[in-house]
Amino acid sequence: MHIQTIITQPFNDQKPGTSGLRKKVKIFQQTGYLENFVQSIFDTLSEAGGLPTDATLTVGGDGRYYNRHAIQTIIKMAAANGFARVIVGQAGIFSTPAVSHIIRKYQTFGGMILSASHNQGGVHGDFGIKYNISNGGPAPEKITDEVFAKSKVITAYKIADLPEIDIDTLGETSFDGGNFTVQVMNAVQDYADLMQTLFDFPAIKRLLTSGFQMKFDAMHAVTGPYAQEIFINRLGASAHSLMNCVPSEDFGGGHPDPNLTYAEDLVKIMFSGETAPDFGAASDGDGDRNMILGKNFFVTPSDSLAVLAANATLVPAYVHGIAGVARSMPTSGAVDRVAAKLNIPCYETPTGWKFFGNLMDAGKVTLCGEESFGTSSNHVREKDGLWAVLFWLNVLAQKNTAGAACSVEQILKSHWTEFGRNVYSRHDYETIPTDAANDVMQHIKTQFASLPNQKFGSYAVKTCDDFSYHDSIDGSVSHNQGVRILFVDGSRIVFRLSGTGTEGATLRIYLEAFEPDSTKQSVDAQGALAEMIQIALKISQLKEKTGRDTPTVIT
Ligand code: VG1
Ligand code: CO
Repeated sequence: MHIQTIITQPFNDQKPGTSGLRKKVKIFQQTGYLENFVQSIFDTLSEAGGLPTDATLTVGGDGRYYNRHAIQTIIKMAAANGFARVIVGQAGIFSTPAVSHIIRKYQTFGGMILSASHNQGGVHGDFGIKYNISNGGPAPEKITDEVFAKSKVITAYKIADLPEIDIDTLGETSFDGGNFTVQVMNAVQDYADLMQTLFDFPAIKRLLTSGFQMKFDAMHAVTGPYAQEIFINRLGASAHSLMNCVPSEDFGGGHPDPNLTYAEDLVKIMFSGETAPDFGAASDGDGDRNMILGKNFFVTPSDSLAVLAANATLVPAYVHGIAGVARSMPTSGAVDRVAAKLNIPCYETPTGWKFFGNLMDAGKVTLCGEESFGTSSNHVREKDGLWAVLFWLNVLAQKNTAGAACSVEQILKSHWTEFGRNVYSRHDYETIPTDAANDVMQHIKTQFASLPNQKFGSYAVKTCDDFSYHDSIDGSVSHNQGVRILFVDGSRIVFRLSGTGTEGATLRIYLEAFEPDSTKQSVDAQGALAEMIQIALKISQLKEKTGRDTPTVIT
């Protein structure tokens, strides 16, 4: 096996964001761009202690355009950089939670996930790479900062002269007298087996074959084959239960983001009145997000996390209870109320799944979630879309036994009656000019001294700050994780700039108010939060600074 050292020039824009490096495909297609970033990762790993002689790398992606090209390159570079084996999902496919599971199950050294997740795909869309460490979770900031530093000074990368690898046929191919092996693995099997160990499949099967209607939308993305195996083959659901389940390189031209705006087709079906299915769900490009819908009913992700925590003991994997929960800072406090009642700890971390890893490794938390349609547990170290769908189905199966019927809406309403309702919404302003977005954030920060005690209509500001997180496990500190304005009555507004976009800036405004009175909980969130929305626009001067006053996406 001949190893070539190729001279290269650094790029200055390879800073990983909330979840890996995401750029337009055409940026990734620049000569050396992908190779530089991959080499910077390998250099970081070898400096941080080097690779064991049997080091294995797990590689797979969501099937978007450029996946196949990137996989071939990564395999050759892994060979040149001392890996003994690469496990790749058949056809280059692995969902993000499946990669996490494969890393853990086969104790591989780490993994590379090729995806820009919920971002659009195709030749004109986005591509991305994320590195996961040996616990199966996203690399922490200590590593991603180092990768960025290396990418700015890189001078050469190493690549082996290997033939094109057939990644469509299952099996192993060895090179260099057995020193390097590529193993093409069934992408679905191990993950489906894991799900079967966590949930009560016979009970879910009874539910799905007894007239209960579900609709799952894979949004032309990676979960299609997983859904086929799990819902149809193993759980006996009818073929009508699935839609958009064949992965395509551009996600059918759509935006593989499971929310009320982009999962429009599913939303239409679920809000079609009396004939709508009982349960609906969708997942994103790389399969780590989930949206949960009932018959004519939307479950806010923050509420979903709280409901799962409150009902965890109905599920075999969590029958003995959960150790603790964690949520990202902008996620609503609904789960905090459940944790308080269960008398378990609740942690508040910055946005991004990488911050949950230490807490799960230390056994402090079992369930984690983000308001951005991400929920999961310590069965992997990523958020997990299908896991959340199965969790809901397992809870529904327990609550819909012979003689008893319980809808998704009823589950939510009785949850609110018991715990109160954290009325919640997120407004996204996408593709605004970066300078204008920074100006908005700056403008809010300049009011930190004057805002406390100020009154805005029926709300009075208590405190405000820029969220910082102190990781109690490794002692690391992360600053500038979102600006919070906390009101006297417990409601709050959070402003944050997205770290996953690839065009201009995306400003997210998170709004939350608490309603303890069960006679007032069945309100439309936008209506209930209308006054706070106006306050947010006023404090931020969003319209004046960006010319925009209508969000691109409301969830
Ligand atoms: C967004 C979400 C965040 C999530 C991240 C990755 O980040 O807000 O909660 O962890 O996407 O999700 P940001 O920085 O754009 O707000 V995924 O499914 O795109 O990997
Ligand atoms: Co995703």
